[in-house]
Amino acid sequence: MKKTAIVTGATSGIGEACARRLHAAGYRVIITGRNVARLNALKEELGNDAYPLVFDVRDREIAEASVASLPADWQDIDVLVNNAGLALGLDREYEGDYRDWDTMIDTNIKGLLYMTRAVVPGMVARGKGHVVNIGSVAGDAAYANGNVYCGTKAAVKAITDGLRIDLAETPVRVTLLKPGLVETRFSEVRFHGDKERAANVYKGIAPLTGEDIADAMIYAVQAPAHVQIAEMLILATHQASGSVICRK
Ligand code: NDP
Ligand code: 8X3
Repeated sequence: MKKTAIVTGATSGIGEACARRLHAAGYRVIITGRNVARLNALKEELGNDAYPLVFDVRDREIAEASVASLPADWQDIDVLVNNAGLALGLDREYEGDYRDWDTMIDTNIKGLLYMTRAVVPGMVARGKGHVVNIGSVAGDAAYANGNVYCGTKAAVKAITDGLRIDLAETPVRVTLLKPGLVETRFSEVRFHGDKERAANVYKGIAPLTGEDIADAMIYAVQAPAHVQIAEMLILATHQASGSVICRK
């Protein structure tokens, strides 16, 4: 019997790459997101070993009901990749848009918690499982105008550490991946669709790709059962921290 993984935010970027990587490693993959067309395209590509679930991670009741709605043979989830998330805006904190703050906090922190609450009890009951949370270098230290986004990723770090502590008496493993600059739709979303501004973020440096982060994810997931990769910071070669980026 193949193992089962669930990836939130599998319609783009890091999540899409993680879904493909898990599928290539022999997992059946529950792919989730809000964009029906992109989810269906990935389902088409991956075939019968993919199961699409359309929902918004910010809605706790719908997130729980979506997980509960899985057919019986998809319910025993071995790997949860909590990836759905976003940054909105790059403004001084005292000038920021409170709607952007709400969306980031509700998605990056509360959505991740809702999914954890919906999936992890089953892992504990079955005595196996692995949670991979996508944090960020932004959670290690704030950078200029990153304020609330950095705060959400610092919260992901603390929440991930807390989960690892609470699961230490079980075989369930918990990994935090902290990527640096990854070229995805992330910056386009951050700048509310401004493609030119988004492209400038990756100018003069070879950024990471979603596949680079998927490689780190699969390394942690495929480590021997007695090995828990607690945390990985993955940076582009010419990036040293959230603030230090050397461009040519
Ligand atoms: P993308 O914008 O390419 O992908 C974001 C994914 O999150 C999409 O699949 C989107 O799906 C999903 N998503 C966003 N909001 C919701 C929601 N409310 N409910 C369900 N799904 C949602 O960005 P990335 O792939 O770069 O980002 C993925 C994660 O990686 C995020 O948590 C981000 O913070 C983190 N990260 C990104 C870095 C980067 O430089 N790109 C670096 C470090 C961390 P849909 O729109 O279909 O709902
Ligand atoms: C995404 C990476 O440095 O743009 O978390 O915040 S960064």
